[in-house]
Amino acid sequence: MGFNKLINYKKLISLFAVFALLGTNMLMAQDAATPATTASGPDVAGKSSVWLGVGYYVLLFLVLCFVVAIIGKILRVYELTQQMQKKKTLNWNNVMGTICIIFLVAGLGGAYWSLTEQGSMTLPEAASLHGVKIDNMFLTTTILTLIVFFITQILLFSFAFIYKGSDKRRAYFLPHNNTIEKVWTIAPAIVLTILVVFGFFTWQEITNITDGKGQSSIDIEVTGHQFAWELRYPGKDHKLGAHSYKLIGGANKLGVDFKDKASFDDQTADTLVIPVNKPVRLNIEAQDVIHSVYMPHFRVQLNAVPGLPTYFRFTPTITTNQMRTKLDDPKFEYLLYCNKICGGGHYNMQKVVRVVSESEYNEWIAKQKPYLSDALKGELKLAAEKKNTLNNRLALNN
Ligand SMILES: [Cu+2]
Repeated sequence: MGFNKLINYKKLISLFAVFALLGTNMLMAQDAATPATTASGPDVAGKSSVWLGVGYYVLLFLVLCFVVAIIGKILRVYELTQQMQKKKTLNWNNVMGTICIIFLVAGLGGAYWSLTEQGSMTLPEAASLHGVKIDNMFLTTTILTLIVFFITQILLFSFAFIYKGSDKRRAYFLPHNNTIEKVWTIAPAIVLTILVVFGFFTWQEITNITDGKGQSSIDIEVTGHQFAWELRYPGKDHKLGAHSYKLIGGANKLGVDFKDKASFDDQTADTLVIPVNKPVRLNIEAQDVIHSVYMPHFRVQLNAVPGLPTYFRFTPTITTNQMRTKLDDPKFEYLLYCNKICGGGHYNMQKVVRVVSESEYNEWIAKQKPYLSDALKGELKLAAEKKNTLNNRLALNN
């Protein structure tokens, strides 16, 4: 009795979980579909329509369950009456076999539709040197897995249909076959090894870049915090100054250390401007939680982890203007997103990235503000004075 009760509870809880999940999904979908409204009136109306939407889908689900249950009962009654009249009952093997074939055709049709309709919604054209390599790898993996997918699904469901249970033949009992075991272990192992090695070498090529034609990269620091990206350019010495989390405060948002001479000419900027065909090294930092630098056009993504400085080197190959002409969209901008759900304002954590010619870049960088602003200079002066008076007092006391 106790066990049965437990099973019933489990059923109830799973049913509740299904509804909760369905409700949340519907809410999220409705939220995304409802345009933002400023006045309180439309907002309230929007919320009630969300709940109406959820109620509608829950009811639809319940009705569907009832319909399936009723069809099941009708079939059972039909079978019993056939049995009582000593007539032939439903051949469930045929029913299941036909369902398998319908599932195969519908599934393959769905896969084809998904590929043709949504295939173009994947990543945009690669705008970096290594991006092309990543795309080749992605394409190879997709083609290979698609071939395997189509072959295995067709075999699985058509075998289930062709060799469905029948009174005319007996199933052959196959307890073990070493050859088959070897084939289905070794074949996927070889394919997966090729894919993994391919991926390993591509990643190594991307991360172990040598400078090539004697070009050194432009060091740019990108720091993530809730909820913005901060940029620091190295200034005329092409060297980013040292920094420490202990120095963060007031106007020194990034905790730059001015004991390091390289810090004095560092610059800040609102837009990530980079020259085309020049390697860029993004030094990635985070100040609070894990963020992630994500620039889909350049095939760049790396986590920004507090206390774990890291970097990503890449070479942009298409300028913003060239991309605007290509896409026939005069307003197009490359973007740097945060790709970790890092809190309430995560969605808004993005920065415009502009790829320009080298001369345009030089012109732009010359106009950027120094990191050592007047406010920061004042703060540093004050801190130095405080330290001096404290030292003097200590000297007097001694
Ligand atoms: Cu973030």
